[in-house]
Amino acid sequence: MAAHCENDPETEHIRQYTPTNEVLLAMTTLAIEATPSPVSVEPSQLALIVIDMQRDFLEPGGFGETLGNDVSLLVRAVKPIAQLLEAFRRQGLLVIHTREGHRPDLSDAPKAKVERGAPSKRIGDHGPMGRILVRGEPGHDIVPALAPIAGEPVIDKPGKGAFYATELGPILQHRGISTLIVCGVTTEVCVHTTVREANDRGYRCIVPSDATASYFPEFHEVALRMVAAQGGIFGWVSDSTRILRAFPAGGAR
Ligand code: C5J
Repeated sequence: MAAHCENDPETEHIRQYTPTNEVLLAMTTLAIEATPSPVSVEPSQLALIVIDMQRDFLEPGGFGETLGNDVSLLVRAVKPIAQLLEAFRRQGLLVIHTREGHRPDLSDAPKAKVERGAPSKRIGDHGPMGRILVRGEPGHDIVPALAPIAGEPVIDKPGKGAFYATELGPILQHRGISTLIVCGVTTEVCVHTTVREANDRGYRCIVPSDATASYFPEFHEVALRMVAAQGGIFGWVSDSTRILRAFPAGGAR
């Protein structure tokens, strides 16, 4: 995990990021309906983590399609995520975006990952949206509908989990976050891996079923059941409607 160092430009945003909206201070405890039980959380301790809503996964010609997937299956998550983003931004709550990808020289891409399977193009190969899963390329960008705004940390992650080899842990610690709403794609890969990592680090994770998506609808369903089974073995499952209902005025403007 990357530690925060004083005067290090790469981690400066961790220290500088502060909530901007005084509404946050006026909000009372949120009671979020979820399975297997409701979750109560102080707004200042809640963060929305948007996992890998990148063109490489959602648009034709990117990493997802090179693996043989129907990328149109992921689009269903965009609107619910946009609604969650709007509510979090209006209340001044912490929003963090992640992007899966690698350095242009692929020095952070394990051989075992690059060589896996028989995709039509491999990580680092040139495609219609630039080099596949490489930072700085058009395919690596977050889809325009969910583009980060000023002040929202964007975590570049080389792995499936958002905590591995990133500054996510220090950012959450500095902000006193206890509870994460983890949305994005794909449910059973990067969302699940991040939820499992977060759970082991002591965070409570809520996964909104309609704000996550998979190339395999059956994996999506089972992945959500895994999270909430056994009394919530590593989290809770909710949906954007139930989460927004917990916000003042139902999250509406
Ligand atoms: C995958 C991800 N599926 N963001 N990445 O390779 O879930």
